[in-house]
Amino acid sequence: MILEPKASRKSPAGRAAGLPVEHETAGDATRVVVIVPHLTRRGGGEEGLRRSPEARLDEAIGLVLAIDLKLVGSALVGLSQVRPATYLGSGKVEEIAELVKAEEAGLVFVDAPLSPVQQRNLEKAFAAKVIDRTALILEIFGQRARTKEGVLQVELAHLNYQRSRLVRSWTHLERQRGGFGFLGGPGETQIEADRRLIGERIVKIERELEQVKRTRALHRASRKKVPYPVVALVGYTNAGKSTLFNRLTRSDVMAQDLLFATLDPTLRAVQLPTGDKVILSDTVGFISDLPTQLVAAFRATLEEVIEADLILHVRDMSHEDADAQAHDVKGVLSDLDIDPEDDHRVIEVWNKIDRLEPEARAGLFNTAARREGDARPIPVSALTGEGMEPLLATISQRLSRERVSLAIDLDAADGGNLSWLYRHSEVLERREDGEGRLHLAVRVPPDRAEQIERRFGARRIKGTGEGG
Ligand SMILES: Nc1nc2c(ncn2[C@@H]2O[C@H](COP(=O)(O)OP(=O)(O)OP(=O)(O)O)[C@@H](O)[C@H]2O)c(=O)[nH]1
Ligand SMILES: [Mg+2]
Repeated sequence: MILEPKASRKSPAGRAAGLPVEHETAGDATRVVVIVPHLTRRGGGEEGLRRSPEARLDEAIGLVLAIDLKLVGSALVGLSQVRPATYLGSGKVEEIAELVKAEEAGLVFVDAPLSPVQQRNLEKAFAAKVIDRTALILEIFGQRARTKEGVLQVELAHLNYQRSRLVRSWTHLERQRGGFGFLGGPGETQIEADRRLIGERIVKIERELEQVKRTRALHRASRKKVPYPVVALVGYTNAGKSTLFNRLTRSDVMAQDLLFATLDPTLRAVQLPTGDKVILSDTVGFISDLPTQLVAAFRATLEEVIEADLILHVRDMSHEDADAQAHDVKGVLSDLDIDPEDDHRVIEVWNKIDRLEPEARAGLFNTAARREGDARPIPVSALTGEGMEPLLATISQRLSRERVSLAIDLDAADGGNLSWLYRHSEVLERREDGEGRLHLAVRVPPDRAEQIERRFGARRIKGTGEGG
């Protein structure tokens, strides 16, 4: 039959759907079966790029392994159409029920958007808890959240998800330490609460988040006074953003083969080879079908990206679905009102080239070289460090070009204005003539340029891209 329990990529052959040893978790972890339904007959229209079912299964397994669940079975389930009552066909439902029973699974992850009715019917049929993709992603985010802001954002997303469904979820799963714990624990009461209570809680969290946002805006404002541009890393989860961040900043942010390893944004100053400083920001990874509630809730976190001067779109070019992933990332960027095709602002970083066979690698370099100017991607390996020089050079060149150089004349005795300029701009040149006048050349982001022009009657200097 089409239901073939699938082993994860690393597990040895033998017992179907075995758990890779390195992921073995505590004995009392919830036992989970992963089901990836895929439509065998395509619906009309092209909704994005197709992924291989195997890669989807891999990702689904990655998601359950991202939190502390024990994988005991997995299957790709082909279906010709979605059944309103159970999503899957009745034959498949029975087969899965047997697998669940045999493996004593307490949880079934169905990698699809299930309606509350489908979820409930499947739970009855499997005699186990059933969660869909959104719920699992929310769960992972809940366990990852560390900062107050992160916790609030995830809770808000989760409440919105519940409100849209109003079904019990997770209450059968006791035990779970750490993290936010929608898996039983304090979350339960909310899960059972009625719409009104959820609504009240949402209002309260939104208010708290407003406060967090204000604080963050203040931080950002004070950082903006320091005239360093912000470079944000974005990309599909596991693309290598944190590894690249660590390499560029020589720091030690958690980077591992784990989906959603990073949740809270990290910022760090980096000095470019030209001597210019930039603030690099590492952020949460994206994934296909990222719950809309999450994107909305994480807007505050992603504001670092929204406001960034430059965005590095990090892509895992060794992944078979690299194109589909890029498509998804661009979708999220668009949701954030960032034009993903804006080559002035977005640079594609083609990562993990060390994993490619020589031929594929040569092909990739060729493809990159054929793209015009600003649209040209930079092939790198964050792991080996290959490609860092061209990447850094591109960043400096792009940033200096976007910034505006201004010539300013000041009274040499005007210490107040002079120190203001040192605080709010990058002073490239300073010369005092014999007649009590100071002549300065400064560099600033475009939005600051107008302010300085008005305040000092400054003149733009042409062709100073490399000034400094
Ligand atoms: N071979 C190879 N592996 C890499 C490279 N860059 C990252 N990795 C590996 O890919 C995995 C994911 O890397 P991360 O840096 O955590 O990825 P991320 O994009 O930050 O992921 P999330 O925070 O989960 O969104 C880790 O196991 C890295 O060691 C690379 O250039 N080559
Ligand atoms: Mg990361």
